[in-house]
Amino acid sequence: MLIKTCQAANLAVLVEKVKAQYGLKAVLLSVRRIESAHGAAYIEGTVAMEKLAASDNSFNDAEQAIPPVYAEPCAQKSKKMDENGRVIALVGPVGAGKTTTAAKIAGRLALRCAGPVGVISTDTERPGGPALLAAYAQELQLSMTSVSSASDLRNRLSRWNCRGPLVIDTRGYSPRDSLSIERLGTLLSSTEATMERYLVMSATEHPSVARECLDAFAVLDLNGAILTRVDQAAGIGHCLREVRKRGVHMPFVGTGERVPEDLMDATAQSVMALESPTGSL
Ligand SMILES: Nc1nc2c(ncn2[C@@H]2O[C@H](COP(=O)(O)OP(=O)(O)O)[C@@H](O)[C@H]2O)c(=O)[nH]1
Ligand SMILES: [Mg+2]
Repeated sequence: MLIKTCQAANLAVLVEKVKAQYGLKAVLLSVRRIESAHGAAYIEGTVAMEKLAASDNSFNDAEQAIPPVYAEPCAQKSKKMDENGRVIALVGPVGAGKTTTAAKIAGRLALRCAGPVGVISTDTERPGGPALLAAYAQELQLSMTSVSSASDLRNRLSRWNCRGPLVIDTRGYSPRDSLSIERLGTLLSSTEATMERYLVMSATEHPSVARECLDAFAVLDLNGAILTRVDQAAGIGHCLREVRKRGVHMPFVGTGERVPEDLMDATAQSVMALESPTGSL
C-alpha cells in the first residue's frame, strides 16, 4: 500500500485531484486544513492506494509528452524556473478566449500547487473589463487583482514576491492595432519578472486571422500560442500549419467553456486526433 499527500484549495477540488492523479481506487484517509505563513489556507488529504495509477501524471509529465515542435521553447524556459515564480501572460485579439484560458490555467495550477495562485487583469480601461476574471477567481479561490499601469503591475509583482504562480490576463487588441500591441509590450516588459507570454487565438476564425495574429503579436516575444474553441471549429489544420511554419510552441488547446476542465495538453496524440477529420475530442 502506498500513502501520498495531496493539496488543493478546497474539498471538491481535492477529490477531483485525487481521482485524476491516483485513480478511482485511491482512498482519501484524512483531510486537514493548513494555514500557510502568508495567510492563505488550503487543505491537505492523505491518500492510500495499492499502486500508482497510470494516470499519476501532472503538468510536468504532460510537458515532456509534447513533441519537440510544440514543447521545446517553453519546456526549456520553465524547467529553469521555480514553479512559484512562474508568471504567465496571455495576449491576443478580443474574444479569443484570453480571460477564460487565464482562469483555466490558473485553476489547473491551483490543483498542483499547495500555496496560493494569483491572477491579474490588465483589462481595466473598459468598464467591467476585469469582472469575468474576478468571477472565476472567486469560484476557484484565486487571489485576484486589477492593474491599470506599469507601476501598478510592478508593485503587484513585488508584493506577491513569488508566493505562487501568477497568470496575467490582458486586454484584447486587433492584430492591426500595432500601436496598442506595442504599448502592451511596454507594460509587460515594465517588470523584471521572467514572464511567459502566450498568444491566445480562436480556431473558429478565418485562416488569415491566425496568420495575422501570429505575425502581429510576435513583437511581444511570445513563448507560444494557445488555440481555443477547437470544439467549435470545423478543423484546426489551418491554424496548426501557421503555428508549425513559425516553429511556435503550443502547450494547450481550449476545448470548451468549462473552467478549468476544458483545457487540453497539446500532445502529439491529442493534436493528431483533433487534426484528423474523423478525430474527436
Ligand atoms: N466553446 C468554447 N468557448 C470558449 C473557449 N474559450 C473561450 N470560450 C468562450 O469565448 C467567449 C470569449 O471568451 P473570453 O475569455 O471572454 O475572451 P477574451 O475577450 O479573449 O478575454 C466566452 O463566451 C468563452 O466562454 C473554448 O475553448 N471553447
Ligand atoms: Mg477578456
